[in-house]
Amino acid sequence: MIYIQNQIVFITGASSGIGASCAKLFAGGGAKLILAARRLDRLDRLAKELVETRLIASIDDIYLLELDVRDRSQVESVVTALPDAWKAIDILINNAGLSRGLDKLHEGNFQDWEEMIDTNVKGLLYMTRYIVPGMVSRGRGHVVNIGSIAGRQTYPKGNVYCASKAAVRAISEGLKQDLLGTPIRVTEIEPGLVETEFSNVRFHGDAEKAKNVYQGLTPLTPDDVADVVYFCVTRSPHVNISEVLLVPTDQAGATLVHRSQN
Ligand code: NDP
Ligand code: 8X3
Repeated sequence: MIYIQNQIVFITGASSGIGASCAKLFAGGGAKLILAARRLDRLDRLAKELVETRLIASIDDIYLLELDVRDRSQVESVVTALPDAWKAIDILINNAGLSRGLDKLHEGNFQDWEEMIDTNVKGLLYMTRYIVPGMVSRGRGHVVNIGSIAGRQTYPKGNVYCASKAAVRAISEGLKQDLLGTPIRVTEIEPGLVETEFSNVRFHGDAEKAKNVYQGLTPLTPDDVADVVYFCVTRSPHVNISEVLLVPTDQAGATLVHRSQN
């Protein structure tokens, strides 16, 4: 087991859901956190909460970044402009991601497609491309990519979102192959249904539709996923957990879900 005390952990999409839960758990383990998202006000709130709840000793142990991972030049400039004390990133959690819409492919919305591909695939690639070279030259590091059960099993109307997560799976496998011979580890986490803002974002703010996704079942919580991320990164350095599929007990496949009637 390794300890993450004082390790620098960069989490994308830390303003909500799984990313925010990872921030709390890693803060509790004594890590130093670089938290990135587009909504800086949310990150600010989270940082204050981490200090107030004493999960983190000092606000100086958190570095906040307003970042849109879709913007390659922005990713490059924030990574290269990190202060010296924050440059040696030990763990990169590529979590920022989203689904937009649930439509038949031949009726799909171009803007939704572009948003998903630009965030889930290209954003993850940009982050990886700008951060992993430093890990290689320092001879230490761990990349955790948040994929999805949707990357393994396509479901009706999930088409482009599922494709973007299948890409995350292929990229994770490819990165592991390309880093073979280095001590850098690569893990892909593939959750099933997790109740976060995910469905609200998918349905463009339709709260009723979002709520129905989790109706009659006990979904995973973002803390459940953070727990698994933490487990993977704290294994001994010679252990690489390459992939983890985690689902609620009420879920047995992308579309196979048990819902109680009441
Ligand atoms: P949330 O909507 O709660 O969180 C998504 C996070 O991604 C937010 O912090 C959001 O921040 C950030 N984000 C979105 N777009 C961008 C962008 N362009 N640049 C930077 N940050 C961005 O959903 P989850 O926590 O559920 O999602 C986290 C990851 O988990 C995603 O990759 C998702 O696909 C994956 N996942 C989710 C599952 C679920 O059922 N919830 C299941 C399987 C995987 P902001 O808007 O402030 O930029
Ligand atoms: C999110 C899980 O099943 O809604 O990746 O696609 S699902």
